[in-house]
Amino acid sequence: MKRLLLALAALLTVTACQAQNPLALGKDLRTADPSGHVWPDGRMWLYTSHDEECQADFHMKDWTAFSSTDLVNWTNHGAVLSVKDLKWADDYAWAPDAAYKNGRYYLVFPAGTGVKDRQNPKNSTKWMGIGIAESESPAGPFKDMIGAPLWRKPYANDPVLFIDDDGRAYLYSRTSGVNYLVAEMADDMRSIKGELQKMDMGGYEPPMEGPWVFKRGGLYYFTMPEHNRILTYYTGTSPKGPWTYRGVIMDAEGGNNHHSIVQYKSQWILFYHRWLDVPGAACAKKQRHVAAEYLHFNEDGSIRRVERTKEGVGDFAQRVGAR
Ligand code: FUB
Repeated sequence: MKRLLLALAALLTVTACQAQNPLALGKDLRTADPSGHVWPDGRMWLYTSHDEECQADFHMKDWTAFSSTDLVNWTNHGAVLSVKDLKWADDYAWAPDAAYKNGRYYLVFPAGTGVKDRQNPKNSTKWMGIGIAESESPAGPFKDMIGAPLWRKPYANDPVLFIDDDGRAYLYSRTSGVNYLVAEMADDMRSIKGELQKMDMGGYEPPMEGPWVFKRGGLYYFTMPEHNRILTYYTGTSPKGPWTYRGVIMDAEGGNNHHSIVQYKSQWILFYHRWLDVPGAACAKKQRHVAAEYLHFNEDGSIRRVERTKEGVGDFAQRVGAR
């Protein structure tokens, strides 16, 4: 009996050690909207937005970076940019993305000002735009490159940058009126070339937010939280589409579900956030936490459905044979 209990205790300890969701990014630190990238230093970098404890209406003030080599132990690099550093916005530090081009690091970010009046929407003064910042280091600090948003109209948020193999950079975004927008960035990354274009999504265009674009083999993937909740994807043969809808990656759980997908040391990883209870928090509501899961492809390039797990990528080091 004693031996059985000891064996059970050992098993529980191993399980507890491997339970890595949500990611250990910092005690009492609320993070969301993870954007994952692997840079030339060989580390996995995560750029996130930063929730205030028990915040309402996503009044958020800065963006944070983390890095890791085993996806279990994370270094917190702190705030890499804050709305305090901007001349044109003082609030809504929402989902960021980052890119590496010509030896420099870029951060695209939504930010804004004003308030949303839920009772009388006509009285709302809230506005958001997209900024671009640069740094010589992936850990920042990032500096606003143009002291203004990339454009003022239309209102926009949730930008993502994709750098193609030929070095061309594409910015994807959405606005309050139109989703599925793309623009190519100018070579100096200080503006967009021409106008935002609405992409051809093959006839299926549910409401969405937080797009993500990556390339695997010769195929481009456009992924997004459909209805802000269900992770779904399209594929195409060009970064600007046309796109073909391919189905669900992860079902809805409740609350928004911003994500990113990246290959690190032979494994494909899905980063996303979950709304979880926080024992001891100043409010009773669920708050956002960043989590990660392995993502697998079928031979034809389709993505296998991903389940949320407690273990997440806790065994990453063993899988890739790292020490
Ligand atoms: O974090 C604020 C907003 O919530 C993001 O911009 C959306 O994608 C949603 O996650």
